[in-house]
Amino acid sequence: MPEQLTVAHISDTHLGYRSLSRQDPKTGVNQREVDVYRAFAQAMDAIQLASPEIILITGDLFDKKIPSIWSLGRAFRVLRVVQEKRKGKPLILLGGNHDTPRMRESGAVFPLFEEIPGVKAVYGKPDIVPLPELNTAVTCVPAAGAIRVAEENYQLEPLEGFRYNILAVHGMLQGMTAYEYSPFFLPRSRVIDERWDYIALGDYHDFHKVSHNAAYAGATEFTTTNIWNERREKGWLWVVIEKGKVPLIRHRTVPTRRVTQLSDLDADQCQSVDEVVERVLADAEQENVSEALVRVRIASVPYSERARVQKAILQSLADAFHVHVEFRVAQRVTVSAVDASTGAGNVQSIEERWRLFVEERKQELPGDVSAAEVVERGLQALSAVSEGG
Ligand SMILES: [Mn+2]
Repeated sequence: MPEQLTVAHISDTHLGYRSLSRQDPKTGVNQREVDVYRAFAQAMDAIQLASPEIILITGDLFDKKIPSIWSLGRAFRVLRVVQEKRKGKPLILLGGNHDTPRMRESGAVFPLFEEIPGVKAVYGKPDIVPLPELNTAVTCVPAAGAIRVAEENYQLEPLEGFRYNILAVHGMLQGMTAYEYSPFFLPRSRVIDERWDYIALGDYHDFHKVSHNAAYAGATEFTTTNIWNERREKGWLWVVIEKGKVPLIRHRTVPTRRVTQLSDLDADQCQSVDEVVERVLADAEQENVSEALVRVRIASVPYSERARVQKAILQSLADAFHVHVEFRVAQRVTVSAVDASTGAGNVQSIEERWRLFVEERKQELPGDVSAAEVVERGLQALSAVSEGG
């Protein structure tokens, strides 16, 4: 029996994710779908070389319930090759909120993956995967099961009779800021417990250590509806568990497409619209925008000038993968934003105004609809609109 247990924890790879209209010249497949696949393949390659006892994939392997044949085939092949090389050592695959069908009849793709030696898929209710050869029990809570844990007081307990107990969960813990609409949050007290040797979390797209024994692995590429707010380092976790010690948790990065946010600009601070363009280009020169996803936010450019500014920037940054120029209305102080007690006129973003709007009218909502949910859905829609511009 090994003195240490090594685990590779990977999550939210979102294979099949598509964005923008560029295609890979070789395959004709959406270029971002190819990027996302490459990040996954490189991560799995690195994981195989690290040679862990257990691989945990904590949900959202796929971006959709029915992934494209291209991504499905590629994922299957990567996992089959990895499992052959590691001679069928355990690989546990959890269903996430993106890749689990709501109804059983719609046929999840997960059973297919159990044809690969050593792969165990858990995508419905919570389930325990015993690994007697490692004296380990892995308690699995896929996205569908996380709802039960939250709503039905489902108690998660380490199993007696095993040296190591691991908990794997796909769900957003209370207090985490979701990038996307999150239907519910898991109470921390239901999940975080020091009796687990390691708690592997999925759903949040950045590496985040929640406690000494719990961590979100984060995604392997940029696939949320607000990629600009995601942290730049993507990857997987190398975890070493030893009885009586705090688990060692190391984030191993994988190469991704570069995401670059240029400095925000206000045209009112510039002499002319031409100076706005000059400043953007000077800033882009400092950053490496070649083949990158680039965003720049510019306030106070008159409507009549926007097309010209956008064209000038796009032409000059032609070697970027995609440039998103986001024009913003000059931020004004609204009456409701003037705080009467301090007299301070806080400048409000559209997101803040939306929150306030819902807050003021929450009495009018039907009983079964929470104000928080309405706020989140609105924020998601706003973020989707700014993405698509
Ligand atoms: Mn996800």
